Amino acid sequence: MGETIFSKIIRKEIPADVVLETDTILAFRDINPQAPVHVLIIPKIDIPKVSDLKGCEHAQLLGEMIDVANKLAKEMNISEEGYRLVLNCGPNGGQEVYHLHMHLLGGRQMKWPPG
Ligand code: DGP
Repeated sequence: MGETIFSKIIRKEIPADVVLETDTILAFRDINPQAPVHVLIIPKIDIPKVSDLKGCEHAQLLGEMIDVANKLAKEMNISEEGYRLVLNCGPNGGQEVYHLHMHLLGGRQMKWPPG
């Protein structure tokens, strides 16, 4: 099983600014925010990256992650203006922490293409 900084956050061994927790998911503010709202939404189970996901097996979990993102966007008042959900995968995808996470970014105009 992969041990990452996020495993320690899940086990509450290191602090994080947690904004929502369910039985299966933890959401906390990114330590290096790239927008006024920047939250990481992670499953509590160890899945290193997007390419480890299997639609049939993880559909429920992914749905829960989207539900959490949409709920937080409403609570944080970025729902009307819009927001961006990002899943970086592997080195070229810009992934630094190998525990699956969805970035919820909002509160400013996003650019395209991404860097
Ligand atoms: P990615 O590049 O997609 O793997 O994004 C990893 C994000 O995790 C990055 O935006 C910074 C954030 N991060 C790394 N370490 C910590 C930490 O210890 N606490 C918090 N809150 N965020 C972290």
